[in-house]
Amino acid sequence: MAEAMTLNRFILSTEHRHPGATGEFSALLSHIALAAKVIQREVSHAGLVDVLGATGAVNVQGEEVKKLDVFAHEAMIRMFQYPGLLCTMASEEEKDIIPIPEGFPLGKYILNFDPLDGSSNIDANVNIGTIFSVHRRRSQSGPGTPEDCMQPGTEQVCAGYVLYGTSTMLVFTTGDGVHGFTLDPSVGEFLLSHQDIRIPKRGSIYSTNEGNYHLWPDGTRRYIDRLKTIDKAKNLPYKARYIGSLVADFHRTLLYGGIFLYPADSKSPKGKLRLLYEAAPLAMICERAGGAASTGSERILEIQPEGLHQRVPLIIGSADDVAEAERYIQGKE
Ligand code: P6P
Repeated sequence: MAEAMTLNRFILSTEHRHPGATGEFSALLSHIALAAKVIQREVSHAGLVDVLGATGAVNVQGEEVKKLDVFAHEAMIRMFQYPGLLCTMASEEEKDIIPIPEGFPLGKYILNFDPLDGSSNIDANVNIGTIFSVHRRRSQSGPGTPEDCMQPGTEQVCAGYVLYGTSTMLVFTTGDGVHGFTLDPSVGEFLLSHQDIRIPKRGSIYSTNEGNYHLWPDGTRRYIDRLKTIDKAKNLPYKARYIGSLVADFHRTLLYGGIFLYPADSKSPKGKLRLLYEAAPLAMICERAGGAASTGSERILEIQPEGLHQRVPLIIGSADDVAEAERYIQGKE
């Protein structure tokens, strides 16, 4: 059996492809992997040590905060406040950007992250995930600024997620392919398990919360209706799969193909999902794997963010499926 490729060996082996790589970027990825292991340890025995249940606090999204949310948020901050890799960071759990403490070195990157997405599923032991997005700072010096965090997705230097499920996987791209690593808890290493992931050009699964059907605009409803018609020649109907945990629904879409939609509706006209630390990183991964990601009318990666917690509609998955959804949503079909 070929020797296992650890995440650190993989990062170092690809470092030469980034001219001027100073090792800081490699260190940043290694720190994300370490944070993932720390969070995974807590997630894996959440049901045993009464970590489940709410803290009673409410986060900036107005959502009840589960203890694991707080733990993951704090684990990410602790991991990055001191090593001098970042000049600031932004989290779903914090209204404003999170500064690097006075007296600690500032780095040239920023990190946007959703520490534990899908947290409403924690008590049901459904897969949950961490999503992260890395940019180079734009400001010249000193503490990072909100503008450093609010860059278009096309400027990301790295995007990825951690999926805490039957096994713990770290999937990321630095622009040169999408690669998946599976945690071997016996040695505490992420081992390369999915090199150069490619999403099928068209799939046969759609994933959306159909409970919102009557809130959707006409084009969205007609698109989903089409996927449910019976037409063997067109490989219809598609299968419906919805976990309600973004990282899990996206990971399945990335591996199997098809489409995930959290479209705009009359209740959430700007959509529900967050641009900076949900839609944009997943969009970079999907495009680098050969797929597409859209609001239904524009490419996710080209949106200029106007707020740290800006919401966007998200239509993401196989290129042909996303293109077809866009035609229906735009009334062209
Ligand atoms: P709904 C989980 O709360 C989350 O933020 C995403 O992980 C998921 O895709 C979405 O919300 C589910 O939303 O409205 O279907 O429950």
